[in-house]
Amino acid sequence: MKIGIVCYPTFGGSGVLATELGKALADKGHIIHFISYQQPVRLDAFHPNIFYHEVSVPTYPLFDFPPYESALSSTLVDVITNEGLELLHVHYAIPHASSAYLANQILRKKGKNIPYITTLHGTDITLVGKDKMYESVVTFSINESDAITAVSENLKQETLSSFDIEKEIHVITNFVDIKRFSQSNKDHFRKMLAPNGEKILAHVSNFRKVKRVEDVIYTFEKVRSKIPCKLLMIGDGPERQTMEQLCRELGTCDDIRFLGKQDKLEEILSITDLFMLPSAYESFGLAALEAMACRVPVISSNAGGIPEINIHGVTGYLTDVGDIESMAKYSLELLTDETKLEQFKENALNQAQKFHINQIIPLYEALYEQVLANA
Ligand code: GMT
Repeated sequence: MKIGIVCYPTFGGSGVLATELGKALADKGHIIHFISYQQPVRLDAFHPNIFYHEVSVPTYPLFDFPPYESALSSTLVDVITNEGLELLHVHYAIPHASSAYLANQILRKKGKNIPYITTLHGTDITLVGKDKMYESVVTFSINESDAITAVSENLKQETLSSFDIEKEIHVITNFVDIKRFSQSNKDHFRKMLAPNGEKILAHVSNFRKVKRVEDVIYTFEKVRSKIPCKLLMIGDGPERQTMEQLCRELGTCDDIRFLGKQDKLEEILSITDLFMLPSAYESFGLAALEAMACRVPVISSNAGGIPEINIHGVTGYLTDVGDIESMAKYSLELLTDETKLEQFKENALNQAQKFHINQIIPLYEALYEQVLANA
């Protein structure tokens, strides 16, 4: 199939997932055209079946807000026409679903039907999409999609309760490439970051408010008061500076490293003992799944779809949002008991196998075939 994938190019989960999906589809022989305003970060190697088209948004003194949505629709029309795409798969509803709808309408006038599938990822529904200023366009463009998918059962239910959805929502969960995300021996790296055998905790996110990164720091402070440990903070975003300041105030800077955005995440996860995900909401928690695939147990909140992947008392522990005391207690419970920690590491990997990329990609392919058959 010739498929257009529209996504955000950044380190955010929806862009990562979309890129990994496109790469896996290309490996299976499909022709994939990525359309975005920048080269997606995980699109890092040449593949004969993968193409990338940049959306450029011409500016004009009149534009306080350059119209990305229009530029994207026009680019879609162009790529679909010139490359003979059969199907569009857009990730993150805003504004991708409405741009796809517009492209679809323009092409209909020219006698071509280009079906589009919208995958809902999380904040496009739970945070931004609900905003009155977006809600009607989001509802309309989701309903006009030829198929809708959500990355967890929780996100499906959230969508149904917040929007007037007239179509079936297929749950196709996030997945992980276990060939890439697997524990490898990086002892030299561990010795560098934790020279005295300290335990290593890690957090990966885009440092937005919804991630409650401060809970990671406060929990770590408590754990650190009991055992020698180090914290690796990976990623970047609006809360990073405030978090660095918080470490200074708490006097924990010596044991916390802010590593910024990292390409070789699997190498860092390979030396991590515990992954922290205290989010106020998480439709799925792809970062936690990638950690689990590298045999890292997870201490997380019980928000949104996280309980669909992190199993309390098996692959890690779940607490109420903001319950730092329990997060610290559970972290210590694991980090001070080698046998238990080893068992949880094994359980984390077993759980991650259930979301193996090879199991999830055929679900998307089947949906594409169904959509094309009905188009
Ligand atoms: O986590 C973010 O804020 C990024 C966001 C995105 O859409 O880029 O991630 C969402 O999509 C991921 C991939 O499907 C999910 O694993 C994340 O749980 C989800 N984030 C939230 O719901 C907050």
